[in-house]
Amino acid sequence: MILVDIQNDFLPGGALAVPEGNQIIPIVNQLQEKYELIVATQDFHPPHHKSFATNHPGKKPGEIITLNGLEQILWPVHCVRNSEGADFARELNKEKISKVFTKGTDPEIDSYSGFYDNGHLKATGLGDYLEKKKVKKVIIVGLAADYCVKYTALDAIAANLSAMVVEDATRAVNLQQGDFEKAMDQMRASGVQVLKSSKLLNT
Ligand code: VGL
Ligand code: ZN
Repeated sequence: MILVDIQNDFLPGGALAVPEGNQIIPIVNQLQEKYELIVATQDFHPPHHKSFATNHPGKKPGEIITLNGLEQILWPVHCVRNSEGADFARELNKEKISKVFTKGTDPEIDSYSGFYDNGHLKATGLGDYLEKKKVKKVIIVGLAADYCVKYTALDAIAANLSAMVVEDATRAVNLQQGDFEKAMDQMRASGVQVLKSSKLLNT
């Protein structure tokens, strides 16, 4: 099971708040009881990260730039390494997390997927770790559905893993209305199984 970026800055009140992001946590905690291997990703940026609008004079969050040849959405300052905003949500059960993979640590490139940066240049180690543990199937939950969850799921499929995303255990930033559904459709089209937690919890 992969817990994607369940961090304070992505919760309501946080720097890059995902609407209702907090509502996934009780479901995520319940699901954790069902799976033996649990890993987490953590968005973990240096203060001068180039995905932050503040590091581009005159630019605002939501604007799009080209960063080292890649399209980059500019974000508010969020998940700065070793800040409270980057910490895992207080209510999240962390006891079963066997390993944390940080991402977005290079100031020059963003990293939505838990496996690779957005240029697929450097691996986080998650792929190798899952391979070593002989994992064939992953269940993905967390924030945000239209960015880090989506790209993590697509990279899981690309790594020949069977991938499930629990639709009520994720929420979208929804910069544009409908981004949640778009993300679900794109994942389904790539072979990701999108399902509800009740299917897994037998509730
Ligand atoms: C995320 C935008 C910027 C995410 C991280 O976790 O979905 N989105 N950094
Ligand atoms: Zn980020």
